Amino acid sequence: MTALDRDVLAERLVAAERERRTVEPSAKSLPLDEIAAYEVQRAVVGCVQERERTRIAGYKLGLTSAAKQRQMSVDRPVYGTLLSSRFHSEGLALDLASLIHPRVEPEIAVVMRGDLRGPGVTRVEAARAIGDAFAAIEILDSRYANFAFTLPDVIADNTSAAYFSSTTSGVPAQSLDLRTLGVVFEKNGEVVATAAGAATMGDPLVAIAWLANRLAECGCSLQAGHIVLTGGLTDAIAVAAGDVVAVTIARLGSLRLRFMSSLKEGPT
Ligand code: OOG
Ligand code: MG
Repeated sequence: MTALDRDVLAERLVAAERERRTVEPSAKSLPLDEIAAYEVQRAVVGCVQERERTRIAGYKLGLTSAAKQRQMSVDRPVYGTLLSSRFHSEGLALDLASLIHPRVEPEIAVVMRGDLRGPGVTRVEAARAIGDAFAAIEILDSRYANFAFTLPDVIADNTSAAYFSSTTSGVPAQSLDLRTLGVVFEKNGEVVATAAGAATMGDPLVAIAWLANRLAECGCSLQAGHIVLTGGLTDAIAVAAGDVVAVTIARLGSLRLRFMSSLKEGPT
């Protein structure tokens, strides 16, 4: 892949997000391998950073649970980049007007207390480097129709990232066994799914170590203060204006998000 191909693919995805429409997966016209796909993702993130004058808040893992891999027909995890401008505070309704076909999912988020640089990072090293854990919700919005993508396509599309939200007060993660934290996910007052922390790669710490090791492939690392979304714990569910979604995670508390739309018409 040339630098020009990379920038063309990135521009297409950025324009699709801005104009609230889907694009054909790029892997159809220009086959991407995973390494090239992460280069496209970095170019996409760079464009959005420039437009939104924002900084990298951390990283997210994706497709880490058996449920999500089955739902999206893929067989390995991926990572994406979180931007500060996309953090949504719990108290405000989230406006869906800029999104194409949003879905939400419950996650455990952690804030890094120390740096973590791969390769060779172990679960034990990941455990030492994390600070507080939070209950979180990720709001996804694929730039491909029906969320239908290959692994390189979803990587290029910054793993469908749109917004993320978390509880405001964290709990020191080193005092917790993240695997055994129970998760209750509700929409409009009804339980839609339940899970435990172990749904993400058997242990969120394994997911964080995997992330640090993959980031090392591009010379990147987790730094103190970075947020990590450790991966969706259940299937993602569609949301529309008027919906209220809540995630409750044992020891971490509850996060509730309300959705509205400042637009009357649906997506084009
Ligand atoms: C890709 C993003 C998946 C997760 O936590 O599994 C993800 C998608 O499903 O559109 O964020
Ligand atoms: Mg996610």
